[in-house]
Amino acid sequence: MSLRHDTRTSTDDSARGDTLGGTLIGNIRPAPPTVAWPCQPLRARLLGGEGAAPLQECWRADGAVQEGRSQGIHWRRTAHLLFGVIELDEGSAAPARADETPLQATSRVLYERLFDLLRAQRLPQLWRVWNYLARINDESHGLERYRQFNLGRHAAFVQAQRETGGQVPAACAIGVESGPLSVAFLAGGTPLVPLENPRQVSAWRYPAQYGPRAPTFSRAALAHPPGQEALFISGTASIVGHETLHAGDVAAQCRETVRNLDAMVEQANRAARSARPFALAGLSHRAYVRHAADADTVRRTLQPLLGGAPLVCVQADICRADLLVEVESQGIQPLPPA
Ligand code: 3EB
Repeated sequence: MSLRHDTRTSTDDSARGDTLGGTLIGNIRPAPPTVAWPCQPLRARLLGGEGAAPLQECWRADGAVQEGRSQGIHWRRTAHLLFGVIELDEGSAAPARADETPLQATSRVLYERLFDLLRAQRLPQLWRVWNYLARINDESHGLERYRQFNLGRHAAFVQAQRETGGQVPAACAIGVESGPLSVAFLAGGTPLVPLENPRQVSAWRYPAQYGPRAPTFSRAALAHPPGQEALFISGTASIVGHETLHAGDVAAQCRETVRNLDAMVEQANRAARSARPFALAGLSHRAYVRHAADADTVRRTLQPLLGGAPLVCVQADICRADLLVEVESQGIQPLPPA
């Protein structure tokens, strides 16, 4: 199998030749441990279940791995896949235009660099993006910071002549306490199959009440490494239509979120070419929990609904102030022999 993903307590496996890159979660203050591969530190507290040790989640692939650094992006690739990480301090790398906030400019420049790299490496298809930004719900320059991020991201898609709806990557956009704008991404050579949720308005069609530019992501995507089918379900929350449901009730938000995840698995299986159908119990999941005190409720509510599948919980902010929890899911299956 060409692409694999694994989760383990952090170990120094820098010598392994099959690592594309990954994420280090928890216990990474003051500085994340140094690893050789492109690493996105998720500057958020791990919540229960995993003990105190930091977790390391890696993408691995068969075949010769090449590595590079360009414009602040640390990346590794095989012939078919590229994983990269870019972190930019707000305002440092990006001279804001007169009509941009510093975060908006940083977001635009970061995505412009990302698209430059994918073009140069001839792996232009952006499959999955993990976005982390500090104080996501704070307001500055008269606009919530998540909405500033959306403005900059959208501008970069337009600048690169990419679609801003339809064929857009799966993603999450999550708030942490502090640190740079941090983006990790997985790209390939084949177009993704975007999936939308019949229970929800497509995020790229959100009305202006959620900000001047809609977020640029698909609810989920199927992507195809050689011989495989990967399902990436984007950050999924208690949203029906375009509205938040169950404000203030974290258990009800969990149940609504799973209804949305179920809907995405159903959409995936309509489009999938895998030999077996996808199921929530066969995916791995990450929950972002706004209040650490809700961790037990979230775990107890989600675990049975997810069929006991692996679930990592971290304390982080969600991109709407009334959302208390968000879940993202992924899985990889072999394609039947051609
Ligand atoms: C939502 O459904 C919740 O801006 O990339 C989920 C996944 C959310 C991705 C993004 C935002 C993003 O609107 C927020």
